Amino acid sequence: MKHLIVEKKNGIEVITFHRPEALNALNSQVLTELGEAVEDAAADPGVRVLVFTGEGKSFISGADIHEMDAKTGLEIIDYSRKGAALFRRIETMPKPTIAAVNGYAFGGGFEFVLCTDIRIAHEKASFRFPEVSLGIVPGFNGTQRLPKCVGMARAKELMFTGRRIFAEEACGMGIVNRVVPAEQFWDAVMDTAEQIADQSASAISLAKAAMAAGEDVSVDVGKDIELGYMTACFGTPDQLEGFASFKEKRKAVFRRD
Ligand code: CO8
Repeated sequence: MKHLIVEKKNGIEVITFHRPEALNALNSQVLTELGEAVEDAAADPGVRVLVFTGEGKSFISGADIHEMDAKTGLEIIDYSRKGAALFRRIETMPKPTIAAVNGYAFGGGFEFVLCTDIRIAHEKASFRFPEVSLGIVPGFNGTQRLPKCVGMARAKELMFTGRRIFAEEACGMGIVNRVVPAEQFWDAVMDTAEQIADQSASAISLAKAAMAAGEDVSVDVGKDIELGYMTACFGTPDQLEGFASFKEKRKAVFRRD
């Protein structure tokens, strides 16, 4: 891969955006490579959690403005749909994802963060929707996800002003789970990834599916969705091991194949 560095170790796959000449902007090639890496991780039973981060001072600086500049309206529709479908795939994939936001998360980079399950911000991370300064709107479904994340009034303020916010403010709005000082950043990311990798992968995947299926429904509908997923856990190797470990007063050792 040219623009991604993929490393797998102990059930954790780290995907690093590596396009230093454009501060990790997403062009078509990055999106294609990202799609391949995500499908590979989804199919690899050895991968239990995915971590996304960026090289240098940027997480993702947005969609590639130079590439978009040359496109017609119809080509932009293809480009937007390609990115949006990939982001949706990442949001709903059966494996947990962590965004380790090391720096700029602008435009499409901010939209990418909103597709991940857990977001850990470096103290210098910053977030911005600069689209209004370019005369466009977010195109990887940020208009749909940001209001759900921060509420409509805050989402409108961020999108209408294009104001850049820093990690602490993003944390206060619920965009990221926590902010970590520079020197502890990577350890905190890996510590969270390791805690997740130690748990039952099947239970995590079913919990994630239950939350996604119940996101836009009433609690009365959602309770039956949860019932289905909870029932599906019983009899799985992980449920048998988890219950056995409790009775035997030992730590559960879940399948890693
Ligand atoms: N696209 C392409 N190139 C970029 C991008 C980008 N998004 N961001 C930075 N670069 C390039 C710069 O052009 C520059 O290249 P060069 O040296 O060849 O001129 C290089 O990266 C370094 O950038 P700077 O010199 O500007 O670095 P600074 O540290 O001074 O500034 C910033 C960093 C603040 C991040 C600045 O680069 C910036 O504002 N970048 C643009 C950010 C932006 O507007 N992002 C949103 C893009 S629009 C978007 O994401 C919409 C998503 C959905 C589209 C779906 C299809 C319709």
